[in-house]
Amino acid sequence: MAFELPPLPYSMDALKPYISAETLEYHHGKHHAAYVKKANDLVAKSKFANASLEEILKTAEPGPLFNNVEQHYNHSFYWKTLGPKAGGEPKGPIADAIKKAFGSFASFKEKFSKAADDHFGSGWAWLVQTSGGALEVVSTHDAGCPIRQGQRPIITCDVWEHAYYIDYRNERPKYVEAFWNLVNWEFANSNLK
Ligand code: MN3
Repeated sequence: MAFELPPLPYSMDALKPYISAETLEYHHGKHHAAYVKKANDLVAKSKFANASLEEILKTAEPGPLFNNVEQHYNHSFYWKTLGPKAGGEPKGPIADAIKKAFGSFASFKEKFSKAADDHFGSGWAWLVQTSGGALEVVSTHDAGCPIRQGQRPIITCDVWEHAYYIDYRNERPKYVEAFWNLVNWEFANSNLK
C-alpha cells in the first residue's frame, strides 16, 4: 500500500501572515513529499509492504523506514492542526478538557509553548490524550510520534527548523506564538475521545 502526499486542506497563502506560502511550498511540497517518497521506497522492499500506517507506527523497529513513515503521519496531522480563520480560545469539549487538565487555557498555552520553545533540536510538541483519558503536553524528538506510546494525538506543532526558518529565522518562540493564531480547534475536538 503506497502512501500519498495529502493535499493541504487550504491554499498555500491561507496561513499568512503567520506562516508564508514559501514556507508551505517547501515544507509540504519538498520536505513532506520527500518523507512520503522515502517511506514508499523503504516500505515496498520490507515486510511491511502490506501493512497499514498504524501497524507500522506501532510495531516497526527504529530506523529509516520507521522515521519516514512517522514523519509522513506527523506532517499529515500537523497540516490538519492548522487552519485559516482559526486559533484563539478553544471551543466545545476540548475547551472543557483543557480547563480540567491544566486549570485554564492560558496555563495550557504556556505549558505547550514552553515544550515547543525549549525542545532541544528537531522534534514536535503535542497535546495528547492518554489511554486513561487525561490530557498531557509532551514533546517528541526527531520523527517521534505519541502513538508509539499508546497516546492519542490531539494537536501538534512541528518545531523542526524547516517549519519556521524562512519566516522567523532562528526565532522559534515567535513561530510558536504565531501558531496559536492557526490552531483548528474543530480538528482538536474531532480527535478527543
Ligand atoms: Mn516538518
